[in-house]
Amino acid sequence: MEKKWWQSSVVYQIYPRSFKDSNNDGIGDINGMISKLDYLDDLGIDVIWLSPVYSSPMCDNGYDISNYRDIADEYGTMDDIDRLIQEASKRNIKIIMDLVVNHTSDEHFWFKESRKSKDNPYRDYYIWRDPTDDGLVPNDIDSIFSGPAWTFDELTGQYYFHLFDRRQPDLNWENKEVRDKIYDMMNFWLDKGVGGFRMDVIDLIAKEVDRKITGNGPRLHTLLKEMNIATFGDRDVLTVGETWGATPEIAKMYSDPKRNELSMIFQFEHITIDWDEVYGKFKPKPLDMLEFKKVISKWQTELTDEGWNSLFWSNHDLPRIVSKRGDEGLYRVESAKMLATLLHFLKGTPYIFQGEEIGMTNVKFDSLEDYDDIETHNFYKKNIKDGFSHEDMMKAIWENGRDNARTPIQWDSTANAGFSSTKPWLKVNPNYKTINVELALEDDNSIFYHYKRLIALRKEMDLIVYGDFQLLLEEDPSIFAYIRSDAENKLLVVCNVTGNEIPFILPDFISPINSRLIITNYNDQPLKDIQNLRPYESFAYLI
Ligand code: TEU
Ligand code: CA
Repeated sequence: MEKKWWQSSVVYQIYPRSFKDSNNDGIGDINGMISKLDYLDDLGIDVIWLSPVYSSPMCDNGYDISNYRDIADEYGTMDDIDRLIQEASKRNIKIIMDLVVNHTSDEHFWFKESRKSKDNPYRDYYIWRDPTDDGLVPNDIDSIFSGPAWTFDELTGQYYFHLFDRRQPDLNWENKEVRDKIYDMMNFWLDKGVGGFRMDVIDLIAKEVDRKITGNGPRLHTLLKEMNIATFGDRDVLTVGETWGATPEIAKMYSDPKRNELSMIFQFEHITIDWDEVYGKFKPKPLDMLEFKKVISKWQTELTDEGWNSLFWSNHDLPRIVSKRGDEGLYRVESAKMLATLLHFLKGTPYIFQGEEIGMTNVKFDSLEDYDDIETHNFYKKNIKDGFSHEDMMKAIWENGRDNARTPIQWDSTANAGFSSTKPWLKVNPNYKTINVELALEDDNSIFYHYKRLIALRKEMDLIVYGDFQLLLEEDPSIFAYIRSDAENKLLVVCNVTGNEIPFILPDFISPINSRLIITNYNDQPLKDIQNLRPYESFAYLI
């Protein structure tokens, strides 16, 4: 496989609303991002994935776009974004944009026109169907945000289709004019010098609603090939598709370089592994660590050179990883570093979600009113109707709700965590006085410097980028250990994924003469004659 710049890159995701407020209206903005570029440069990242900053009524915080070629007033102006691209580029950082083209906002010009009449030129930009003979919804497809995927519009007596909120109508990708307009818009951004796209729910665009097919529709890969040729195909960019239903076989269809589709995808098997089959994230079950190891190992080995992995623990839809898979209390620092080590030595391109690099935690608001997220509110209503207790729902929201990731970034110990001088749009996590960027930068042993070291190591060692993966101790539920190897070297990564002391002996092939410790999360070096791993202890040896 020909080497690509994005294989040795590390991506940092910015959720604009919560990153940094520059004009003190309580909402993060583009100038706020520019003011923190030196911080990101210090961390060592190569790419910023910018969650949507386009014009939007913000019913889903920007994933409901009303104009793809304009910036939301609260985030800034087109000049600001041009400056962000330039300023980032001075620091060798590329900006990749969020491409949300499965749906638009209901306030997009296309939809406003489409609604007007059955013969409006934009009617067929969206998916409209008559009620059934009994006057009911066309079929029983459900929205991912709960409730039917169809909303009746009295004006013309038809239903329109939306896989998310009713204010996010789905575009009709069967319409060539729609596709051409999307490709034009993508070229508009590419011409500005963006480094690529993260493609929101891209596996849903080839839906066939009458056959009740939503994900992975038959024409999906034909459409992606068409998009590739019409837009980024001849440019050296990073493209990553969000694909909840991908298996390794499917991942290869997207990311095999010979197929000319995308660079890589986000798969979610390691995330949904502890979700309920019916109620999903709002009815979590205990994690089966052996299964978890199997899933990660499967993705590491099955793509071979016919595809490329993305590596991530968190994003704006997911809980904070230290709360989810580590210990947000006593061992917060150790477990956050262990999780970082585990992920960053895997094969693939790592993504860091804002705040992860300082070990930000989940938040526990007592009152439902303090939550902003549309998904949280919709599922609260639905699940209470289905018999969930208020207590159980709050527990599930505390564990898996999307606002865990969306509380403002904790920059320092001053009011509002230094995010803004006014009350932020979403409450700050009360632990900001002990967990914040300022403290992290002052402490040589902070989680921040651990991430910085992991990123630097990736730049120094091709083995981390390209080496083969092999899982060790498959049947051990407490230790996640693996080897990366190439023709010259081996890298041994050992992680205690529990808060207990676990007996462990280094394998024979490691000797003090042939190996070098390259990272650890306890200040003292693990001894060669080590007998135990301490809680969440992790380290890596280059052999
Ligand atoms: O997410 C896709 C998506 O399906 C998530 O909403 C996810 O399924 C859900 O959290 C699981 O319960 C993307 C964006 O990342 C998300 O922020 C948007 O809300 C969504 O698409 C619609 O654009
Ligand atoms: Ca602002």
